Amino acid sequence: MTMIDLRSDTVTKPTAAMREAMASADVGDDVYGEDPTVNRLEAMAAELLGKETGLFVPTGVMGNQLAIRLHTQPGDEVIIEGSAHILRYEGGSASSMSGVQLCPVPGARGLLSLEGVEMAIRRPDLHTPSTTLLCLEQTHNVGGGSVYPLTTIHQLTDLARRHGLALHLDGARLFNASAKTGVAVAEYAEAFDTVSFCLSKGLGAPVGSIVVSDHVRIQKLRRLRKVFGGGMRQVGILAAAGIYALENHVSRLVDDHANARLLAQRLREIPGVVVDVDSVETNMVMFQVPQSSKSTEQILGDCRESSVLLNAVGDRSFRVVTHLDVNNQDMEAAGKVFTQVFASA
Ligand code: TLP
Repeated sequence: MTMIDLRSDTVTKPTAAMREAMASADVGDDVYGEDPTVNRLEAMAAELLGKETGLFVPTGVMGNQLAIRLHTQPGDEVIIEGSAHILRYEGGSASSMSGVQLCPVPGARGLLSLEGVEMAIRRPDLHTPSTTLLCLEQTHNVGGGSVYPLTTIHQLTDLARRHGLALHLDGARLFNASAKTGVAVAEYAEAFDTVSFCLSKGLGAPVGSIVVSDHVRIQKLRRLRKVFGGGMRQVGILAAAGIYALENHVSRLVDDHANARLLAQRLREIPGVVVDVDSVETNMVMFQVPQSSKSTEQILGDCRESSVLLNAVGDRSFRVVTHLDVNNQDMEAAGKVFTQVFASA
């Protein structure tokens, strides 16, 4: 039986058509700026997001960390939601690579409030660090794929601007937000100095992220990418996958969202499972089985034995993510496996 892998949307494998595009890509040395396919992808991404230019980077983490280095000085403070990817899942690199400290602010399903950010911005004082950057995450991963409304983004970014902060958007799943709301990715991106997004998540490319900004900042980021060890050579073969993804895999993201909702509905029917179907906005479902007699590890093991993979995000608390390589039949099959695993718990 084939595995139904719901651990993340990072697990997708390139389709046959994507592999063909990769195999036939024109390439050159991208450190010299001579890879025509990378250049095309960067221009395409910049145009889509309404920015001057873009930079192809190997990972989402690198995109975020280059932006943090660009916008800050060692000792600065960065305002960030308390469960943001940059804070939780990037190995502490904001402090080790840029020497900044992160100021975590609690959010509701990962989304910051105006009051929370207002209180966190340091006023000039001899004793305090300087707040120089606000980072938002769209969609919010730990928030369960939650979407920042455009009005909230504008309120937060206006406030940050009034205090002279730089603005970075970790838009790893920005296209999922746009697919959900119909708001163009460029509209979400407009208020930010730098925006990163991932090709290797819902868009289905095997690797790669893009940072977009203006020419001056991207030139600085290009140098920083080299400094961080991310200067790549004939990576047109990877950029071709990104181009293919942007051309063919954006409009289908709504299918992932429908599948996530379907699975949430199936989960809701299972006694003992706590899930809020209405909170499923994009391609993630968070659920808990608080009273289960099985441990988190047992639950994961039982699901694996029945060919379903998922991730734990806490004690008896789980995340499932839908993507290109699973369909609605897989949701029904996974629903049955969850019913069995939790019924005997
Ligand atoms: N998220 C991964 C894990 O690292 C948790 C996942 O499976 O969801 N920003 C956000 C919001 C992300 O969710 C991720 C990856 C990244 C950045 C980093 O991307 P990569 O893995 O390409 O460095």
